[in-house]
Amino acid sequence: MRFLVTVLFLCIFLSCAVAYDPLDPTGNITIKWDVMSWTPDGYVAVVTMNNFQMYRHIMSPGWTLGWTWAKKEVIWSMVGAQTTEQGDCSKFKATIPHCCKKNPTVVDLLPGVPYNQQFSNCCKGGVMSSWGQDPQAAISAFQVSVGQAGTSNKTVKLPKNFTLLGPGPGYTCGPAKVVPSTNFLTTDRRRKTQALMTWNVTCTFSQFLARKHPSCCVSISSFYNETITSCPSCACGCENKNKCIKSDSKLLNMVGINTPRKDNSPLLQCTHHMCPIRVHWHVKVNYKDYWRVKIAITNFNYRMNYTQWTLVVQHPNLNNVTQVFSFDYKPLAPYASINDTGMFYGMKFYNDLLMEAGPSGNVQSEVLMQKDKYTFSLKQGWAFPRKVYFNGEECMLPPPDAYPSLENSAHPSRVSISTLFSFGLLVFVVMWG
Ligand SMILES: *[C@@H]1O[C@H](CO)[C@@H](O)[C@H](O)[C@H]1NC(C)=O
Ligand SMILES: *[C@@H]1O[C@H](CO)[C@@H](O)[C@H](O)[C@H]1NC(C)=O
Ligand SMILES: *[C@@H]1O[C@H](CO)[C@@H](O)[C@H](O)[C@H]1NC(C)=O
Ligand SMILES: *[C@@H]1O[C@H](CO)[C@@H](O)[C@H](O)[C@H]1NC(C)=O
Ligand SMILES: *[C@@H]1O[C@H](CO)[C@@H](O)[C@H](O)[C@H]1NC(C)=O
Ligand SMILES: *[C@@H]1O[C@H](CO)[C@@H](O)[C@H](O)[C@H]1NC(C)=O
Ligand SMILES: *[C@@H]1O[C@H](CO)[C@@H](O)[C@H](O)[C@H]1NC(C)=O
Ligand SMILES: CC(=O)N[C@H]1CO[C@H](CO)[C@@H](O)[C@@H]1O
Repeated sequence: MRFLVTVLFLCIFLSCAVAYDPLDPTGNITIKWDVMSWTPDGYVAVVTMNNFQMYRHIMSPGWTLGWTWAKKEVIWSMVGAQTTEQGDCSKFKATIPHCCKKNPTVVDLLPGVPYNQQFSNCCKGGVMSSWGQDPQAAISAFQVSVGQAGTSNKTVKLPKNFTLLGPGPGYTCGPAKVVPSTNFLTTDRRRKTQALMTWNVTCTFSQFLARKHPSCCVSISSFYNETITSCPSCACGCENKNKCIKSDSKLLNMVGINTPRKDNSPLLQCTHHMCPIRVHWHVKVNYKDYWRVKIAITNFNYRMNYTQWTLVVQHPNLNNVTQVFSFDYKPLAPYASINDTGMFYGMKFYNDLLMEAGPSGNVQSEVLMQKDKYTFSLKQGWAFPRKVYFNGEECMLPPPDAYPSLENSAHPSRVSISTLFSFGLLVFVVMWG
């Protein structure tokens, strides 16, 4: 028993420390600096951020990037982004730098800025799509002109201590590393040029660092049992229970009640789970060769429209998805041998916007899966998802013993063996991964 507890603790501790997401083991945000030219007192670099996470995007109000200069560098100018503070530039007389802070904080510009302030892939208010949903929009870039810096690849010092908010906490960035220089093709693709020097920084996400509680929960039901297993109580923490709003409250008619806050703080509808998002999984029909599941996502946050939302589900039958109605679907196969995870997201201009809490605050889909006669079962909760993520954050599932059952057959021993096994596997993956 003590061993088990130690293993569990180690596993939680380690998996948090390395920010490891088993459903997206290579997911990260990479920040690349390409030095394009040396200047009399420094260099001009193009900074490109790529979101390589399959299903975790950066939503409004967007990313905030920070670092600490290694020497006394200043930013003469920026195109396609800006620092939030200029800092103390009183030492400068003729030309005043854009930023003199030792640890600049950079944000994207908003859409529609004047043409001369734009840069390719800039000016999206810091919003970045996930790689799985739209790789072309999973990128953000700006140009920075650095002064009082090294002027050759021998003397330049890499910036240190990178930080990334996306938009909240959760990301940890590694050190900048010099990598082979990026190659660029001219637009006619007939000439190749290369950066004078390139360095990369990799940032990874950990839900444990992002927030204390989950931000979504799962409820389940089935056609074969009237029981609706609701989300666990206080799944997302009940500290703010006194600040929630009842769905029939007169306050909801007040002007401005839906206006988002700068820090994205929620205004929740009162529920026993206190989650901004609930995912409902209903086993709807059992045909001879197929079965059908209905998925509904409900928003309980009056102050948030979820744009470009994503839903990730792990279920053993997702290797035989025959049809997904009214959502887009993409299988995710993080490990080539297991094909049990997939990503659902809204169709552009149809339901890629999950509206604020209220009558329109939900999106729904149905999934048709072909049965594998050796594995398909309505028993022991097999038909319910193993893991659910909304916008890249893991949702709390109800405990398996609360699942609607087909008959009164419990097999506790089997459950504990499989639990043991998955712990072992997780520890193995964490230690060796
Ligand atoms: C970052 O993600 C890319 C794409 O998935 C992957 O190739 C790369 O190895 C990752 N980098 C790290 C340091 O994990
Ligand atoms: C550096 O980052 C870019 C993406 O910005 C990526 O394509 C490249 O593979 C990275 N290089 C290394 C060595 O990680
Ligand atoms: C620096 O530039 C020299 C040539 O000017 C090159 O040989 C060397 O590999 C470069 N070093 C780095 C770290 O890019
Ligand atoms: C970077 O962060 C580490 C740990 O947080 C700190 O010890 C170090 O002084 C920082 N470096 C700079 C240059 O700020
Ligand atoms: C959500 O979007 C609708 C329509 O675009 C808009 O009227 C509403 O104000 C938005 N709500 C929030 C919380 O941003
Ligand atoms: C995974 O299953 C989906 C069907 O749900 C299929 O389209 C896809 O090709 C499979 N991928 C692999 C790697 O087997
Ligand atoms: C429905 O599921 C509940 C919870 O597992 C169980 O207690 C009940 O016996 C089931 N009812 C039927 C008719 O199978
Ligand atoms: C019944 C059926 O179509 N089974 C297929 C499910 O998916 C696996 C792997 O993707 C196939 O090998 C099966 O034939």
